[in-house]
Amino acid sequence: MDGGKKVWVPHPTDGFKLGRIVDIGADSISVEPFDAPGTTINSLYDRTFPAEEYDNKDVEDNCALMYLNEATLLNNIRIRYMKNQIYSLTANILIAINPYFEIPDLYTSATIKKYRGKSLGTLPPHVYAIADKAFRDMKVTKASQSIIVSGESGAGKTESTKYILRYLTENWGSNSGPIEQRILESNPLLEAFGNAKTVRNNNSSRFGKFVEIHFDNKNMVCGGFISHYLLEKSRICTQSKDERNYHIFYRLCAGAPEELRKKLKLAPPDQFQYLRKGNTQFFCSRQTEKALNQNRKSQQYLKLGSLNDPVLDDVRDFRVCDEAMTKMGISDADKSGIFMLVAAVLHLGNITFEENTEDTKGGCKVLPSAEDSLSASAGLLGVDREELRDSLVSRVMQATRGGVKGTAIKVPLKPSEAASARDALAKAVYGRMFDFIVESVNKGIPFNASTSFIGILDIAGFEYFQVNSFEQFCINYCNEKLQQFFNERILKEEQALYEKEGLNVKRIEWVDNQDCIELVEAKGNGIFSLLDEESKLPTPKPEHFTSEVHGRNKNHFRLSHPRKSKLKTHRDVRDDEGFLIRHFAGAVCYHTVQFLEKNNDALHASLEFLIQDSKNPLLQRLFTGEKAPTAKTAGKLIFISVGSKFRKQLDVLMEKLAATGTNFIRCIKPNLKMVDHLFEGANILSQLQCAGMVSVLELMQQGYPSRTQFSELYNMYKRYLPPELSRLDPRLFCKSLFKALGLDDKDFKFGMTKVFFRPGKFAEFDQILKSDPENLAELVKKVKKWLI
Ligand code: AD9
Ligand code: MG
Repeated sequence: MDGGKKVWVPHPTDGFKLGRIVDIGADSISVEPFDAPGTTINSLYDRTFPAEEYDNKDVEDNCALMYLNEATLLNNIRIRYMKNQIYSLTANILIAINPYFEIPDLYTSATIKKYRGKSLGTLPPHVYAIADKAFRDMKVTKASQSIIVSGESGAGKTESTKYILRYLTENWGSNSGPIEQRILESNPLLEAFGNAKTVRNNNSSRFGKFVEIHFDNKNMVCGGFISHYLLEKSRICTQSKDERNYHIFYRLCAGAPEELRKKLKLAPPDQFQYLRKGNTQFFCSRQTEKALNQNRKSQQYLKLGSLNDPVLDDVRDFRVCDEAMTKMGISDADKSGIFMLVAAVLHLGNITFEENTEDTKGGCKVLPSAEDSLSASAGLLGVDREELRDSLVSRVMQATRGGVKGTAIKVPLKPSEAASARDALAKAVYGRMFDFIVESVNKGIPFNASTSFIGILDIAGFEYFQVNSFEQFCINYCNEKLQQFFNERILKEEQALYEKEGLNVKRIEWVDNQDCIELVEAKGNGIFSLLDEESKLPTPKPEHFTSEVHGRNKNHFRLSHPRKSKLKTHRDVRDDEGFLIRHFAGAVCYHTVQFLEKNNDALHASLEFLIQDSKNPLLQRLFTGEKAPTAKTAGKLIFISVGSKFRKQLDVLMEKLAATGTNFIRCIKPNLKMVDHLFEGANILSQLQCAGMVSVLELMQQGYPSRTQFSELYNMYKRYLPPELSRLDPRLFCKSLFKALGLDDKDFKFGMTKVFFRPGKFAEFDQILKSDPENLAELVKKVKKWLI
């Protein structure tokens, strides 16, 4: 770090600022930023990074930068983004920035053709290049492959996943084939039921998925399989400010034909409690309003007034979703069953309760104004209206007299308890229906002839909100596991490769997060175990659960009491109301008040009885296989652990990933406004850090990030070689080639099977090779001369 040298220094909004060193102190460096002459910024040594010679020149592979650090990485991504080049590579990891507008020709069929069969790095970085690499690796190694797409909400994971699916089906499937069609159609269908408008993304996936595209022994698409994770059920009953419920609810209200609307007793969205928890502004789209206003028959829809959302078109989207169901092979009867259940959930939400003053036992009753909703939901659910009423306002419990368990008795519920039972029923119905839809999709794309697959994981990245509950806890745990996998694959394998190739590169340390994973998943004292243990107690209490978490994990480096100032929502969170976990991507404070209820998927016994007796054929199917409540269980609150189910699913997923060749796509959200051409540097930098990209850079900077097989280089030249050279051992040939090119010994290392380059050096070598193919013969002559 010399005086006058060009460097990057940290900046609160831009991430880094470029300037020139003006003074070098004992602990810090003074830098004069180029855009504010006469001012200085003091920066710590380890946060000051050397800048590239040309700060407006970008490279496709970040490893080709002269200086490999977080500032040059951020700058490279910025320059490219501003030129609408949203992709770049760091070794084999693709970084993709959401452009928030359609870049012309980026995803056309012509582009798809162009990328087919091309090695990574031959054409500009692209999701297609990763998809093609996965395909070629699958073909050559005969092993299944996976592509892990990660990033925060709105970063572009789902869009990237869709491009990959299209690439694979268009190249190695028949375009008009029903299987390929169905694979592609599964997206709008699942999105209708599992996506919602949030403040972070107008089409936010509220579930995770792993989509496998299966290939037969001729490497042609032969089917698929979708696994889904953690549908956000709380959204069905309540939404945060400015957010919506799942798209399907609004689409059905807005787009269902008149006859269906009547049958389902639908009303405008603002008439349903479950749809009005967000903000009235977001009830339905402008197009919806227009369409409804045009529909003279349904005068009631005129009331929509200002309830519009310029971004979404619920009327058109209902048609899209309806067609997708048909194309997926979902029968008309099932389709109608699905719509009935969606409507039933809406009507359920309108059943409200009040205290029953006539009842001496202090129970509650359905409000007279909600009687129509009770009838409508009972009708759609295929259950008896009075039985539904009864199951909502009371619960069967087992009486205990003198320590001896007696007969089951009916206990009246308070209005708030009845409302919870109603919400639990709505969530159970919707959740099962979503499982059924995914199952139907899977039936439509069977993969009997499969020999291997390419799996694409589209799951939410690390989350940190003002209030973090069970959903964030699960997703961040999942991200800890994926981060460990990423570390293992990228960092460990990189070092292992250096060792295997005998490169003699010093070991690189990174913070292992196994201790954090154990804090969450360990048997006994792990947080999931403690949560399940608490749920099985006669009277589970969030405060007791929280104190158990702290008490049983004393002095755990990853765990702390909540920091008062950080978790200020309505009031400070007490120590028994939450805990803080130091995740790999930062500390998150979890609010535990709803952990117990969110971790339980069971309905109370009376509701379970009721549903099992339903005359609605679809509902019957959804709840079969369920253990019917028995006299023994009738009194107890049955407990089905959401956390355990997720952990099991995640174990299966991790096993699958471990058995595949892996590719990573790190999606980045450029700004919070969701607009094009706005690069919020500091935000992007923190996403790169959360994605583990900075640790990758550290590793690469110390090592040899670019490498090529001897045989690959050799094959490139073989056909130009005279017979005496073409019999050469590829390694010897490569050594001769490097001598002939006059490369500096410090810039590369010869391993056992590959040649490795220092950062930036492969680019130079590649340039020489690519510069003029006609020079090849000339080069070969030189090689020959050198050998002789
Ligand atoms: V969430 O975790 O499901 O909330 P994702 O899936 O990461 O999130 P998504 O793919 O839905 O984000 O992208 C958000 C929006 O960005 C899309 O609806 C598009 O409008 C926009 N987007 C994303 N990728 C691209 C792209 N490659 N080109 C143009 C894009 N627009
Ligand atoms: Mg998504």
